[in-house]
Amino acid sequence: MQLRIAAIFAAFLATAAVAGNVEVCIPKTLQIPMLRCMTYLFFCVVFQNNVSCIATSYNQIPVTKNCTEITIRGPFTVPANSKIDLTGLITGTKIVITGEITFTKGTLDKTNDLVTIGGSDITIDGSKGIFYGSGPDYWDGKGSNGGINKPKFIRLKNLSGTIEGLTVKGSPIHTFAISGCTGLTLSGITIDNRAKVYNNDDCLAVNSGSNIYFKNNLCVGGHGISVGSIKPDQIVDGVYVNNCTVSNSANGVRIKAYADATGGAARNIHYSDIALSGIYNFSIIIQQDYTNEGATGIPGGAAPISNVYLKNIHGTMSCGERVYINCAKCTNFNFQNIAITGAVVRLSSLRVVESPPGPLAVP
Ligand SMILES: *[C@@H]1O[C@H](CO)[C@@H](O)[C@H](O)[C@H]1NC(C)=O
Ligand SMILES: *[C@@H]1O[C@H](CO)[C@@H](O)[C@H](O)[C@H]1NC(C)=O
Ligand SMILES: *[C@@H]1O[C@H](CO)[C@@H](O)[C@H](O)[C@H]1NC(C)=O
Ligand SMILES: *[C@@H]1O[C@H](CO)[C@@H](O)[C@H](O)[C@H]1NC(C)=O
Ligand SMILES: CC(=O)N[C@H]1CO[C@H](CO)[C@@H](O)[C@@H]1O
Repeated sequence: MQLRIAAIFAAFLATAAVAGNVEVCIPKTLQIPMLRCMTYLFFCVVFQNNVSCIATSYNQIPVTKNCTEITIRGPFTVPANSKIDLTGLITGTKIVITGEITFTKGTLDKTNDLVTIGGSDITIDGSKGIFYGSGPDYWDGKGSNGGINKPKFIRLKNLSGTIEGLTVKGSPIHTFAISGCTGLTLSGITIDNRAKVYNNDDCLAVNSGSNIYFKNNLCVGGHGISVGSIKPDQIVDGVYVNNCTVSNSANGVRIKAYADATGGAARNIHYSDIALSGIYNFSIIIQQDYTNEGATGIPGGAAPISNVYLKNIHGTMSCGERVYINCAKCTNFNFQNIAITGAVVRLSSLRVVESPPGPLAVP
């Protein structure tokens, strides 16, 4: 862009020089208007094509979808009950998000996602951008299971590429939900859902997909970094969560499957270098007894969980229990260097593995 502006000024100066030299031929009264006109044309030629690739308001976003370089420039507000649809992007598209984009509270329920992004080899630079979901206007202490309707925040659907540096604040419930993605890296993302009521669900939920990287991220105030919940025919294969901090959240790291999720599976799941603080339910929870209404205590192995690597997970709890593992069909769990301290307060009569010796084999 700087180069481009430099080029325009060079052209401008050249034009001025030429205009100056042809003084004899062109009446002086015409010179200034001509200069203006030529400058105007230069700017038009250079910028006109790209104006439609920059969205500075909600209504301009659909227009950018055929661009390969998109800028979404806040601050602006997304009206209540409106969604941002960035699916079907051209392969290789680069998106830059700057400023704060505020989503106004509406009445959409959890089957809706406020933002959906899909496409191949997409690069999103959010290092100067903030998505604000107006979470406090939704948070009623009833989470996703009751109370007022709450949409999920960001759905990544059939997306490959990288999302880097975005700050996401105040999710109504789930912050990132991932489905059908292969080869996706989320890095340097800050997810901040601090509130008086901690009820806004998973920081990351990988529902299906493969080779998902989630690294160098910060999650504050939520339900933890999750694989699942796995439902029938949902397969998660290859998740790499590295160098993340989870604080003031219900859970730390979590793999959850419904007991009867036939055709589903979670495999090759790696969590490493995870710092936890102020966790109040479970630091590590791996379960095949998940339901949205809470663990049943009765696991089912319809969706097997296999090849799980937990390494360098350390931190403190404010309440709750260190580890909950309840499996019917789990194989090849490897726990290494797990150090979790703090209160152990029984939350329920559910079967709990206290301090996993590593490597740990769960039948
Ligand atoms: C994008 O391109 C397609 C195919 O060329 C066209 O039909 C559509 O109207 C374009 N959309 C926008 C928002 O320009
Ligand atoms: C998403 O991926 C799935 C599985 O690869 C495919 O069946 C589906 O058509 C894709 N959807 C879109 C919108 O590309
Ligand atoms: C870990 O993540 C933090 C940001 O949360 C980053 O500053 C740091 O450089 C990362 N460390 C490594 C080894 O990548
Ligand atoms: C916390 O643990 C309790 C007891 O097992 C459970 O009912 C509840 O759903 C858990 N909450 C979260 C957010 O994980
Ligand atoms: C339509 C379009 O995307 N035009 C141009 C916008 O600017 C970039 C470089 O900044 C060009 O690569 C695009 O061709």
